[in-house]
Formats: sequence, C-alpha cells, structure tokens
Amino acid sequence: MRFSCFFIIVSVSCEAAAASDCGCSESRSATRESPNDQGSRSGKNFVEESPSIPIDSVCRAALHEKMVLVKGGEFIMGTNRPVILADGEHPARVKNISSFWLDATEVSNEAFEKFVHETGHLTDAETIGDSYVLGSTITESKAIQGAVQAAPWWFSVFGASWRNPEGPGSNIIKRMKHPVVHVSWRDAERYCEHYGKRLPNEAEWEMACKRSLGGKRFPWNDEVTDAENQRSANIWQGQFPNTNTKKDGYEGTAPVDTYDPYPGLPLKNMIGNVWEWTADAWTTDHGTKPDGEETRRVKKGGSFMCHASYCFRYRCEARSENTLDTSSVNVGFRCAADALDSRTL
Ligand SMILES: [Ca+2]
Ligand SMILES: [Ca+2]
Repeated sequence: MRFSCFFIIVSVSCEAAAASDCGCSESRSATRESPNDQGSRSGKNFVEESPSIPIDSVCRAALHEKMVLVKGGEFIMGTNRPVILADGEHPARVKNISSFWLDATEVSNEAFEKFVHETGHLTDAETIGDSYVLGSTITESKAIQGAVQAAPWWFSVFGASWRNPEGPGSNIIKRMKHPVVHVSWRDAERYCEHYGKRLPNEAEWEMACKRSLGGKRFPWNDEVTDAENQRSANIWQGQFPNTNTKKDGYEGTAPVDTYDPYPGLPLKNMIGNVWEWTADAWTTDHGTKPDGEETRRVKKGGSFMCHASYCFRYRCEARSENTLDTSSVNVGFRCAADALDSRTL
C-alpha cells in the first residue's frame, strides 16, 4: 500500500515522508529490465480550480508536493492539421481523462541524485556504457563510439551519463537544478515508482500541456515565426545544427524552473528544454497494437535541440519515440500520480 502511514510525525519533511515513511519508496528489483489553490501559483502545489481536496493523510500531501492537479474532463487530443504526418499527430479526437497530478517541473539532477543515493540505481547509460550526445558539445573526442548516419550531429559517446552529460570530463556540478538527462524509459519508470508515482500517459501529458498554454499554440503566442526571438521556452534558435543564438537564454538545458509560468496551468518547460517520456507504447495509427514489439515508448514536448527547420516538435500534439533503453542528452521526464479522490473534484 502506498498510503499506509497515517501516523508519521508531521515534522518529518513531506519529501522524506513520501520517500521513506509511506512505503512509497520501497525498492523493487533494480535490474536493467528492466487558482483557488491549496498554495499559490508559486507554492508547493497547485490545484486547477477550486475543488475541495480531501487530503486524507500526510502521505498524500507529501506525494503531491510540487505537483499540479490537472482536473479531469474531455479534451481534443492530436490535430487535424498535422505538421509531421509520419509521427501520427493526427487525427484530432476526443479523449476523456480522469483527474491526475503532474510534477510541476521536469525531474532535476538534484532530485535524481537523491533517488540514486536512496536506491543505488544504475541507469541504462551507465550499465551499457555509452549514450547519445550532441557532437559540438563532446568533451573528449576519443570517447566517441560512432555517429548516427541519418542525423550526423548525434554521437554515441563512451562514458556519457546523467553524471557526465557531454561525456568524460563533463559534470553536473553547476547544473543540479537542470533536468536529469541520459535517462532511459526504464530509468524514468523506476524513479517515479520509487516515489509512489508513475509516468504520465500520452493523453494526460498532452492535455496538461494544452491547458498550460491557455489556448495558445506555443508558450509565447500562436506564431512559429516568433520562435527566433521568444524567451518563454528553451528551443534551438538560429540555424540548426551550426548556429545557436541562445535568445531564450540557453544553448543546452535550462534549470527546470526557468521561465514564467505559462498562461494556463503552472507547469514549467512542458514545451522544450528536454523531451519527456510517457508511459505509452509507440503507435502511429492509434490502434491497440503498438508499432514494433512494444519496445518503443512515446516522448513529448521537444527539447533544446528542436528547431522548426529540423525537429518542429515543440508543440503539445507533436510526438516522437525511442526504445526502452535509449538515452540521450536531450531526454528527461516528469512523474504523474492518480487523483484517487477525483470523483469529488
Ligand atoms: Ca535555447
Ligand atoms: Ca520539457
């Protein structure tokens, strides 16, 4: 049971309570296989409208710390004006989603380091020995294992991991508030599970993204032509992959709490910064049978490497995928949790 600790000492920090006292953090096998709000928009959590949330235990309050409640209901998933047909962005279709909680930000290096300290988890990148890095940032050329033929700016780099994002010689000392990267789908799932959470499914992620934008197409406005000068989301500005003007303030990742809240739900960096894993197997026809052998998972939101000329996927309905054990310097995640009391919302 995740919420079995009604008698924990209140002075225990909520985070510690969620991680240890509630049984939310019990390690499972760590194998490779594998705004009336309760706080305020800048507070520890945020509730979308004005529901009375029956917080029935300190555990649940701890679980929901730094999360945003996304109220359930219908929304239009996908689009009838797809940009990248092969990705299956279309058609627009009605989805009915139950209420759920979603982390306000991507998971940071600081948070992931705590998880590793608590569990001893080794990421797929660390176990396998390499991960994918943007060529222009690689710190030691001799660590390069090879380039990706179809995308020659990507290199497999020996020793690249969440601790060494650009490979040997790099570190995260000054990036503890940045999103953790080089985490596979399996690493992300394991992290969320440890804290009594789960990965959001694609529909949940997309509904939260669209609501966060408050009806706009992008975090800045509806015009893609304004992407080059905006300062609302971390994408690639300039000419990919050779020139980055960094007008949004960042060439690589940005801290997970960067930028003002979007006009809707106060979720940070849903668009851009790093791609975010979802729970869903990859399909392009939205049928029940996944493409491939259920080894690929959907990722959403685009990253600091997305530009309209190359990867025009910094849109809520855009989507892409990777295998379960793939990791790279531009993919991270955030966790979700069921709103167990959603019938009262
Ligand atoms: Ca940028
Ligand atoms: Ca993101």
